Amino acid sequence: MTESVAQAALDRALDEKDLLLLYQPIHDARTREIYSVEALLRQRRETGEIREASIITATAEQGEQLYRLDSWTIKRALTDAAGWPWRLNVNLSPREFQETNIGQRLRDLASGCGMKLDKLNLELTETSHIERPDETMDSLNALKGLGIGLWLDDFGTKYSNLEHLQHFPSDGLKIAGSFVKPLSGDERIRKIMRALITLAHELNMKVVAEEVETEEQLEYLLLCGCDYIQGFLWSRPMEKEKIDALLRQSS
Ligand code: G
Ligand code: MN
Repeated sequence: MTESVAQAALDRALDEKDLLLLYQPIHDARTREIYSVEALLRQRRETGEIREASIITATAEQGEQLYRLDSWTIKRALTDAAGWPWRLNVNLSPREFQETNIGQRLRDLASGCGMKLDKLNLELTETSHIERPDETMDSLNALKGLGIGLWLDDFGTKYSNLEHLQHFPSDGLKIAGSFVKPLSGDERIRKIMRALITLAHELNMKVVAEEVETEEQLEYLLLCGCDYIQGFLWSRPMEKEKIDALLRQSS
């Protein structure tokens, strides 16, 4: 798909509201209780099929629509999650952190949504290089001042490097699924995982393991002291209504 075609698709998606959010719980690794719920962007196709919105997010990453897309996502997620007793995780491109008034923008977006910003965790998605470190640091500190949690997403892959641990005031790491998948057979990966979790804890950060699918993976992650688990083993991404039903059952 060329860039202009993809841009047109994004415009259409935003206008015709064929974007939607699914929510995937993040569980306490020991108690299995839900700690937070991550909002995941999806696109409804003409066929009714629901797909990942990666074409759209990749396009937006290059253009100004990122702002509109993230605004839509944050507002929608804050509204949907208003009555939930858990934290809410939302993905945000590092580009948006370079805005000097990101704190004010989030306050504006949250007003009228019924959810307090101190229940929000932002996942810094490492799809692009982080520029202008001073502005970014100011923004991150402003967000922390609002009680917002900051997490490094897909840690260990792409641009998500150890320098971020040195500079960023993050509350936690989400360790990429590519480190979780081979845990059952690969001794090197097991050692890397154990060291990553120890490293995070040394820096007073928590760890979410992503894409946990098997009991065997869970067992090893528990052995390493992993704090939180996300993945098909315990919960798939679900529509808001299903999360609401889950909440009714549990209370
Ligand atoms: O933004 P993040 O990297 O956290 O995105 C998570 C993605 O991984 C989502 O698109 C979600 O549908 C997918 N996912 C979540 N749990 C699992 C899992 O257990 N296995 C696999 N293969 N994918 C998962
Ligand atoms: Mn994420």
